[in-house]
Amino acid sequence: MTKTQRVLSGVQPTGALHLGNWLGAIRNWVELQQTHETFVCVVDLHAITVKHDPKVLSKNTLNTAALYIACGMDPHKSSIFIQSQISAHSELCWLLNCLTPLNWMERMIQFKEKSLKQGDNVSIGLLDYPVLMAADILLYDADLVPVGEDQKQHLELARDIAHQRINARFSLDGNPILKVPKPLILKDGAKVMSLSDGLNKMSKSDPNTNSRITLLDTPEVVSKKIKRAKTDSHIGLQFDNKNRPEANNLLTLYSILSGKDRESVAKECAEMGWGKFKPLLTEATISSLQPIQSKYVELMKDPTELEKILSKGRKEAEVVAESTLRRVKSALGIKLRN
Ligand code: AQP
Repeated sequence: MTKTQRVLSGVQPTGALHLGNWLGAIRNWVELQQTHETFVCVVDLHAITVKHDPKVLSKNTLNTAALYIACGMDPHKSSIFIQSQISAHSELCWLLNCLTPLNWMERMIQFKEKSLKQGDNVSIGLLDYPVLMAADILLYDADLVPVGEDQKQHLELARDIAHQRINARFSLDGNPILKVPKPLILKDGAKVMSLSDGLNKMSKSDPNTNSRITLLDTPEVVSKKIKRAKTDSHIGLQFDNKNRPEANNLLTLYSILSGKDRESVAKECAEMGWGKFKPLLTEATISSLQPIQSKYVELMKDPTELEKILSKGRKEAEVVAESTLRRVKSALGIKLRN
């Protein structure tokens, strides 16, 4: 089958990947790679926009790449690479920075939220995060970018930069210089909420480690975290009750991880108390994570193989990225090296 549409996505190596990263992002890429030309990267340059520990970052970068593969990303079907190993990301980011109005950036909701948490230490990088993300996407002439609710505004910015600031201003013949990407809103796009607060999303950087189940948590840890997960005092579990966000979150997780549809889960759990439900969720979680963990252990035993996969991905990605960068530089009047 010819794959005519290209998809680009990535996760920041800001910590151990969790159920949200898998069910909301990576699981969808695994499907998309069957029908789309797929580029996925570990966006390590994004991870340094907040405080980081260098040793932890380099370890997380490799772990994240290995987890992509352990979750089902296939290096023969997709290009899997590390963002910082392709210098075109930083270069295009600079070119786009010079053309992006500051007031577009100050409107970004994620910047407002994340900068509040940083106190006096807000870096220019954090403000610039969405322009780097625009560079990531635009470099690959991506047709589609899978986005959750929280990233929609950033994709909109990438579209505006490509269309208004590059194509409209610098195209001499009316042909676009950059492809304007579209959001891919997935119908199964699960938003996984924190185990300690059903109103907040599960997050790598939440200081409370009991708020998330990571893909490498042992069965004992999974069991402990689910036991501690916040619940409510109602008997009988329901989806979609605004006053019961934890019930909705844990039932959704159970439905996805057990492979049962929502109707049958709703029926199965309608009369159930938390004491009976939690062991079921624990069991479903442990058995879903088991194949990922075995594959991960296998991959980490052979670091040379992982390096080979990443080097293949880098070469494939670099050809596309370099060609786009040259196109943009040339349009902007930057003298190209022969
Ligand atoms: N809780 C979630 N439910 C569904 N999808 C999620 N994603 C993240 N959390 C959830 C999806 O994972 C992809 C990668 O995210 P990211 O690492 O670029 O940044 P993030 O969205 O900010 O993820 P985290 O885990 O919350 O990281 P930190 O704590 O570092 O900010 C995205 O596709 C995202 O939608």
